[in-house]
Amino acid sequence: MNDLPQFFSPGQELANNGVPPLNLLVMGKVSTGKSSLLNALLGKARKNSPFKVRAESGVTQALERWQLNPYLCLIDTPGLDYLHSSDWQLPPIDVGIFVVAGSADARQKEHLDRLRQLCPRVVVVLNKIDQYDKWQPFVLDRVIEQWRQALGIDRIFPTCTFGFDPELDLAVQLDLRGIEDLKAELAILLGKRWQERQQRKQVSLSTLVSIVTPTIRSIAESGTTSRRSPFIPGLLAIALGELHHLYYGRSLSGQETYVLLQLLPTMGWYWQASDQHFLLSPDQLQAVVVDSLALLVGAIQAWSQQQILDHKTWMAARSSLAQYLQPELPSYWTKTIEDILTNLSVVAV
Ligand SMILES: Nc1nc2c(ncn2[C@@H]2O[C@H](COP(=O)(O)OP(=O)(O)O)[C@@H](O)[C@H]2O)c(=O)[nH]1
Ligand SMILES: [Mg+2]
Repeated sequence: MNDLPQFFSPGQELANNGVPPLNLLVMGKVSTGKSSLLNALLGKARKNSPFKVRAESGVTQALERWQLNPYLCLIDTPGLDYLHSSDWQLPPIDVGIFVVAGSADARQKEHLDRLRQLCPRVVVVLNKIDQYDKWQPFVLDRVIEQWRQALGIDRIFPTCTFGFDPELDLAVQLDLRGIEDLKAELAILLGKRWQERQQRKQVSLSTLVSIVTPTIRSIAESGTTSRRSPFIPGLLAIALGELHHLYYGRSLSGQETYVLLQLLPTMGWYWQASDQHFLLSPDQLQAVVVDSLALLVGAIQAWSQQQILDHKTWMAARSSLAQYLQPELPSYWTKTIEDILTNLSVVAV
């Protein structure tokens, strides 16, 4: 624990030993104060703050990165619409901050869930708490409680990040609140992720094959055996847990597994009972096998490079697999998994 980096200290020597910094990304509706919050986390003054803040919306147009030290990179985003339209350009996220402001809005839950799919470690921040200064303190407490209910979360970090707009009257001071508590929580999550990366192991091709091959075979069998298709997510969950354990020395939590399984567009089919038999059609089976294989290959690809398995990685694995398997389809299971893993060069042994 003692040798964890000081994630929020600037000016550390840039000792780049090839380990990429962790990415801390902020997400939330436009004008909730995302850019302001990042400036506050950096400990900047209005004059030298790197992230642009303005009263009008749309000032942050694209992803903006700021590398604070060898360990941490802060990433600003333009707002929620961006998240939905351009997943493709999102870098791997190690820790996410979801920012809300104003009174509780249950529609934000779907956006929080989306961010969680990209990154399981997310902190929720209620910014602009100065808006409640003129009310009695219990009003803010009630707003916080409502947000917790609306988003289904235990903890929310109240903050104020006012004062980074360069067009403010010069006499106006920065009003920063809740930043130290938030930093402490972020440091814990970043530290966990850092340790996870340090503990990453090398895994041999034969070990990977010994997990992936029987899993894919069982999935193919389950899809074509009466009443067996509902077991497919379980088979994938076991294999993912095992792979994660090999790389990081710990299995996946239920929530983490659920998030990964959500990457599969074919998820819904497993529980579709045609005549109560729970059988997949040949076309469905083919898609399920390709998708499952892509999930496992994507996991290997991501975890061997110390990254989180996200939608982009899964899609990349899937398209190279589709290309690789195309001439053979639908006799995909005659190809050995070893061939596939080697040809996709996913194995960092
Ligand atoms: N009242 C109040 N205004 C804030 C706070 N943080 C930021 N703002 C203002 O909200 C507006 C949008 O801030 P900005 O950081 O650009 O939001 P972003 O669009 O989410 O990046 C600007 O006018 C900021 O000055 C806060 O804690 N309280
Ligand atoms: Mg902004």
